[in-house]
Amino acid sequence: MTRLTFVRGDITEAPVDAVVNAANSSLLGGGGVDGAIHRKGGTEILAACRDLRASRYGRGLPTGQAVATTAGRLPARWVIHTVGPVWQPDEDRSGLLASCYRESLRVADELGAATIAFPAISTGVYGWPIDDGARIAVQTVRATPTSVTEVRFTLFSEVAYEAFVTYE
Ligand code: AR6
Repeated sequence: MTRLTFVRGDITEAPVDAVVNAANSSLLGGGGVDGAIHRKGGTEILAACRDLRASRYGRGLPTGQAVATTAGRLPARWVIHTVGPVWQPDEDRSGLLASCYRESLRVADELGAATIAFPAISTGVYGWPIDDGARIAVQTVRATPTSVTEVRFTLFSEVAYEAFVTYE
């Protein structure tokens, strides 16, 4: 049984086995959650991302996929990097957003992570409307078979938190 929990806060402080990073394909950092994770987690995470770019993901991590690295100095053991789709008003890219949640859970299962924290992927710089992003996140996690025991949605703003708890 997977328990879904909803908290307001900073994902870099989440007391979980794995935190999910809303990354970009380069895996080399950026703003938002990505910036916060690299800043607090330290250079070990970036070094692991560079190794991935030099090996399995020479052309970058495709949208909708996920890959794990060390979490460096974060309380978590692993960071699972995933690349959300950029919001396009004239194109339905929700399958790719759902894929981020599904693939992150698959990677968590491979790692043996029991607890995982998700941010609201794509709802910041990538412009996805928060209500729709929250619906896709919660519905996808509920529909995905996993050995993870707790999925903790960690929402930075009150608006995001309110959007997510609607689907509790
Ligand atoms: N903890 C939890 N949530 C956060 C935090 C935090 N520390 N900081 C921001 N959020 P975003 P995206 C929320 O922009 O839309 C980066 O530059 C934020 O309020 O981090 O997937 C990457 O490198 C929003 O609700 O990710 C990519 O280039 C949510 O996290 C691009 O942004 C996601 O916002 C990815 O854009």
